[in-house]
Formats: sequence, C-alpha cells, structure tokens
Amino acid sequence: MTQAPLRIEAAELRLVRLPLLTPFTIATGTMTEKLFPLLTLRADGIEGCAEGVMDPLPDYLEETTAGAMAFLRDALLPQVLGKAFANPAELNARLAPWRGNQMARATVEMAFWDLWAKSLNLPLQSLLGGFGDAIDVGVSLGIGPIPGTLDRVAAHVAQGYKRIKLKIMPGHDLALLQAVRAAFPDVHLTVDANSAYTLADTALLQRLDGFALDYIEQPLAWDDIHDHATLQARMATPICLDESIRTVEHARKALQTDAGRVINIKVGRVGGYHTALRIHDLCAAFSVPVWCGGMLESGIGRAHNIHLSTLPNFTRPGDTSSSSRYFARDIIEQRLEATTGRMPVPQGPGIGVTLDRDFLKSVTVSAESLSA
Ligand code: OSB
Ligand code: MG
Repeated sequence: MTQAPLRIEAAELRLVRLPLLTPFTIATGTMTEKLFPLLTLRADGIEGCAEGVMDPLPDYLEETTAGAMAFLRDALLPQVLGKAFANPAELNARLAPWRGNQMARATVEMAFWDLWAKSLNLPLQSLLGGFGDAIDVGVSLGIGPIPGTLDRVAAHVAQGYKRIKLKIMPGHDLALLQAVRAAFPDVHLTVDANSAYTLADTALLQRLDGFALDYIEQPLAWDDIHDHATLQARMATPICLDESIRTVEHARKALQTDAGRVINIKVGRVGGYHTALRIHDLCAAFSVPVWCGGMLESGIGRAHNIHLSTLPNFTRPGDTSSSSRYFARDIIEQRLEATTGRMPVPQGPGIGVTLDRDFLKSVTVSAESLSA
C-alpha cells in the first residue's frame, strides 16, 4: 500500500482556558488556570490535534502564549497550509529555517503526527516506535505547607503512583525532604527546582544526597549546561535536566560533559517528535534513562505524552498523571485516568482521543479558521 502525501487544507487555532482544580506552585510562580493554544489540522477529511505548552508569561521558558498565538497565525501556519507533506520530516524541513520557538513549532508538528498516524490508520505510538498498552506514571506535587504536602504524598502513594516528585525552592527544601523521607522511607522520591539555585548553593544541594532521591531535576539556570556538569561532579544524586534541553545539541553537550544522568523529555519543549526521538536515541546510546515530563496539559497534550512514553528508553515513570487531578472536566471525550500507577494508552488511530466539541466551545477564549 502506498500513501499519497497529505495536503493540509485547513487549520483551526483556538485559545482555550481551563481552570485548575487546585493552584499549582513551582519556584517561578503559581498557576491557577491552564491557558493554551489548541491546533487542529485538516487533510482528506481527517483531523490532527495538538496543544501548545507555553505559559502566559515567560517564567518556565521564554515562549509566551500570546507570542505563540501570533507566531502560529502569522508565520508557522501559513508555511504549511495548502502544502503537501509525505511525512513529518518534510513538514519540519519547512519550519527549520526559523530559530527557537520550540513550543510553537511543536504544536504544528505534533498535530501533523496525529493527522499522519490517522491517515495510516495507526496508533501514534506505532509510528513513533513505541509499544505496550500502558505506561508507568508518577506525580508532580506543587509547593505548599509541609503538613499538607505529607497528606498529598500519602494520598498519591496510596493510589499507586510509581514516583513522587516534590517541587522545591530555596527555603522550601531540606525541612520538606526530612519530613517526607521520615514518613515514606521507601518511596521513589525526586525533587524539581525549576532553576531556582546557583552554584553558590552547592553545599545545600550536596545535603540532598542524604535523602536517597532518584534524581534532582533542573537545579540550576534554565539555559545552563556547564554549571550542571560542575554540580554533578560534586554530588552523588543524579541530575535530571528539563529546561536546559531544548535541542538535540543541548542533549549531546549535556551527555558528553556528564551535566545530567537522566533527561526529562517534553515533546513540546524540544520542538516536536522529530527532536524528541533523536534525544531519546542519543540518551539510549549513553545509557542515560529518559522520562516524559508534563506541563499540566489537557487531554490532547496528555494523550500525546502517553504515546511518546511507550518508547523503550522511557524507563522512568513520567509526570502524565490522571487528568482528574487537574481539571473538573477535560476537553476530550475519553478519560485519561491512571490506576495503580499505570496509565492506559488511548486506543485507536493517532493519539486515540477525540475532542468534546460542546465542552470545548464553552472553554474557548478565541477561535479562528485558516485555510490555504
Ligand atoms: O518543571 O516539570 C516541570 C508544570 C509546569 C511547569 C513546569 C513543570 C511542571 C510539572 C508538572 O512538574 C507536570 C505535570 O503534572 O504536568
Ligand atoms: Mg521540571
């Protein structure tokens, strides 16, 4: 069977606002809602869908929701509308001349992968090279008072989550870990600093070695690799890089210099699957495990994350926990819920989930249709 190239006939770009059930606090600030671009691409009566993972303000990385909406509308989508692509690599080549803006370009690339998989009548995981019908998941707990955090750890351990990640920042680190480790001596525990420390904090960070953490995620600056290598040489706990890895070259430099011994792959952060797959393979070559991070995605981004997590080097539990932890109602018809720390892979072609159009309408801030 041969497949004709897919001509992208139309796109629908929405801005969607979903309230969060509980505020989520990390070192850089507190989120109370999820505001995100939702993109649908159409070809041959098929739809592919993806969401952008940028934040309203550039506090995790430098992209912003407003900037991404404009870049998508004015530049990225006009590059692909009316054009035919035989595969995602051809689409990527059209977007390649532009620099940065990984989250915006990932939105287009990921929607195309969903479309492409559906056109071939295959689940996305099969096209990506993954297998299996469920993945191991952990949970990421935001910053809050220690007693409440202990309750949240207990609740998620009881639900079977395979790893507990605690957000930390200066002033909210050692006492938190002492309390959690005392109460849960055997749980797989990690921390995520979202770039809140510097090498001046080396002595404090070395004390984290006493808590048997699986890894410490992104302790130093979001655009740093070099200082992470210096820190890794001075502590036993593996460093896991998140923000610092936005390209394959970043991953190569980090691996070659031992700046990180685990990598969090967020497909949105690295510009799409093309780069995510290459980082996955490069890490495997260095015997460095990866896992799939999250950005409090709706069911669309969550489904993408689950498919990616079925690749063989995703050997650590990801952050793709149950949708019901974040939202009272999601924008998809299916439910993405973990049981005993296992998240089922949505079945069917592409990402395997479908938009709940009526509910989506009620949470849409703006919608525009673009065609060639
Ligand atoms: O650093 O992994 C992060 C959420 C927002 C911004 C950055 C991060 C996170 C999370 C939550 O840790 C992951 C999730 O549950 O989606
Ligand atoms: Mg992180």
